[in-house]
Amino acid sequence: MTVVETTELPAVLLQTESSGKIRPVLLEPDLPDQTFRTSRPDIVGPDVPDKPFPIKLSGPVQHGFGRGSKDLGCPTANLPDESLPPMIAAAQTGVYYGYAQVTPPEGPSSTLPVRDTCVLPMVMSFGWNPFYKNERMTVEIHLLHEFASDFYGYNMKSMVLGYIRPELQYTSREALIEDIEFDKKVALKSLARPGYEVYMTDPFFTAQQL
Ligand code: ADP
Ligand code: RBF
Ligand code: MG
Repeated sequence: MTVVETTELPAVLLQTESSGKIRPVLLEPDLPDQTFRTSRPDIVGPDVPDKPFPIKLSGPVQHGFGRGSKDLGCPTANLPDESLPPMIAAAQTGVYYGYAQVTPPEGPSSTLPVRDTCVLPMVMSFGWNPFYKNERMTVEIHLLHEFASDFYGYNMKSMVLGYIRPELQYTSREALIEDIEFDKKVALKSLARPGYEVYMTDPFFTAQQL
């Protein structure tokens, strides 16, 4: 019996039978893709934030590489290096959830409507972005809200309340996008618990200056 592999998909073998007749044989289908993505829980962390949370971060929003919106369809407001120490001291690199607030600079220069300056749910990436092989650690926050405009230079306060997952290396941009979309759902569901919602009115956010 001769077996010839074709280059066509799905994978097919051509079997030459003793009669000389050729018949195609379908290969066993691949096992289901048991990736991290397909088996993720959509709610994570305890019902009330536990140590080391909450972790408080703040600083002016900086420019990054401009990849979040363009490459991933997910803009991330980057904090400066000076804002990293509370995360470095308390937590491992990874993806986190919590609340954040963009506060307009002093004076009449703010163009953001009031609804953009509320305390909002967020997902945060903290680490080396292995997919992009960054050489510097970053802390980047995506707020789950449609903003009227960009807010570079504005101050951002953030309260990190829980851990979602480690930073991963991906073989495709699509897989990273898929996981980020799921992270957003996880953040919203995980924050919709009374033990987390109370942090929206924490003095860290409501006080004028902290
Ligand atoms: P960069 O690499 O400069 O951070 P991004 O493509 O990640 O560029 O875009 C981030 C910028 O997009 C933020 O600094 C902010 O001004 C703006 N932005 C608009 N909507 C959002 C949002 N929902 N979350 C975070 N940033 C946002
Ligand atoms: N980058 C990675 O290399 N691996 C990740 O697992 C990863 N997860 C992310 C999860 C979220 C919710 C967000 C907002 C970003 C994530 N990133 C990750 C970071 C992404 O690479 C970064 O935002 C872009 O490089 C734009 O700066
Ligand atoms: Mg960014």
